[in-house]
Amino acid sequence: MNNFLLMTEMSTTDYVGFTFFVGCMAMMAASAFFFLSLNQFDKKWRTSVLVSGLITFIAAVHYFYMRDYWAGTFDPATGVGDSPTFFRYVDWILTVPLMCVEFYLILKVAGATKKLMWTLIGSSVVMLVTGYFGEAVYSDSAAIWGLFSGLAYFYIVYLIMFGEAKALAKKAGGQVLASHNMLCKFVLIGWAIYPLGYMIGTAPDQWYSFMGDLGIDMNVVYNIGDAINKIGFGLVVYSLAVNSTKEA
Ligand SMILES: *C/C=C(C)/C=C/C=C(C)/C=C/C1=C(C)CCCC1(C)C
Repeated sequence: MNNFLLMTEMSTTDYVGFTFFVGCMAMMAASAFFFLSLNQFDKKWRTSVLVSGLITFIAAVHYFYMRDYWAGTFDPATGVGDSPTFFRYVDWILTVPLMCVEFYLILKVAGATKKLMWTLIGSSVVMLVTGYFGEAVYSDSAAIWGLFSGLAYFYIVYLIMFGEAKALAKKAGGQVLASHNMLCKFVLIGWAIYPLGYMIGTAPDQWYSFMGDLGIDMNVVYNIGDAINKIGFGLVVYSLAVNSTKEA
């Protein structure tokens, strides 16, 4: 039944499943767009746009699996399926560090160090591993794990908006600074969508239990977050490459 080519049929009343399906298509289209654009750029920007494409491509593959997992467990009577938590976090643990690499690649012109890159990557891994524990392993104490995850998240925000990364962006100036500031907004506002999804999904028995009664499915929130952050983030990098190639 769960064969990659002969995928599980989706119920016509499965609205959450539909957002997984749209996610597959959007991530695939974005990957094709980024990969096929590579030749038009100056060499030094190609790696950045390539990484944008890898992020959406990795997500596309995971969305196929997540769509299938959800559709295979969907119950038309209740209108819900099982959350593909494992695939979700495997996707994030690959793609979020790659977004940290994007910051490094863009700021390399101003002398960004590998140490900065690994600090960002390390913080993102802490954020995701603690989030996974709260969501899938110790869900009774989801609030505490969410708090730890949130601290790692704010450390990333601090580094890019006020810390070392910000100083480098200022030093680079021009297009790089403008793009860095835009990517910061994605992290500050776009990434903040995820803790909302987490609170909706882990609400029972937590102080934020009211979030569980909103009638919104956690997966829809995560899927919207992914579309905004993976594709939007990639487009910022793409625009930087276009504009800088024009200037050169
Ligand atoms: C493409 C995927 C992205 C950009 C995923 C980002 C995920 C987060 C920023 C998740 C953050 C979380 C918290 C800040 C607290 C609660 C647990 C998480 C893992 C949902």
